Amino acid sequence: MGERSYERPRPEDLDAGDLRIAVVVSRFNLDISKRLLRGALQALEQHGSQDPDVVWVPGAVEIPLAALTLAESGAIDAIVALGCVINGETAHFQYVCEQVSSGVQQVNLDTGVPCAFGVLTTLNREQALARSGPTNNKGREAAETAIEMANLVRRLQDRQG
Ligand code: INI
Repeated sequence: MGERSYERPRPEDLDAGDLRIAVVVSRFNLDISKRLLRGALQALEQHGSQDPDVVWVPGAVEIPLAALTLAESGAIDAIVALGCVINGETAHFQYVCEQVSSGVQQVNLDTGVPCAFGVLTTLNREQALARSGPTNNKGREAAETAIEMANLVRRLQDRQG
């Protein structure tokens, strides 16, 4: 039977027991980043990840290079990218959002190592707080996406072997 996708991840899709996972998190808007990191680490622990690496970078723009370096090391199965970009009064927001989003996607497609996008790009601080809390937490969602994609890529590669 061929490869199937499922409407919902099955328990084995979210099993991180056999995966080496790294989290890259930016310090800019530190309080929000810490909330995203908490959600991600809780999810990783819940799904059996052993001692994930946590790598801090100054801002969202720096996330792709750190993620690329980890992906190219060959020692990591999936990466969770976390950060928070909040709209200011200038076009800076747009440049930062474009660089981090296209940079993270470049890591995915150039290396084949899944890098989940858990970077908030919000219009204000309230929106960022609402998406980094205990019930709605984009860090948690990105961690689960990274696990699911690492397991999927492994399964698809096994099929080709
Ligand atoms: N970096 C962020 O992560 N979030 C922001 O909201 C932000 N703003 O607004 O400027 C930001 N800027 C810094 C940027 O990511 C780089 O660290 C900087 O440009 C140096 O390369």
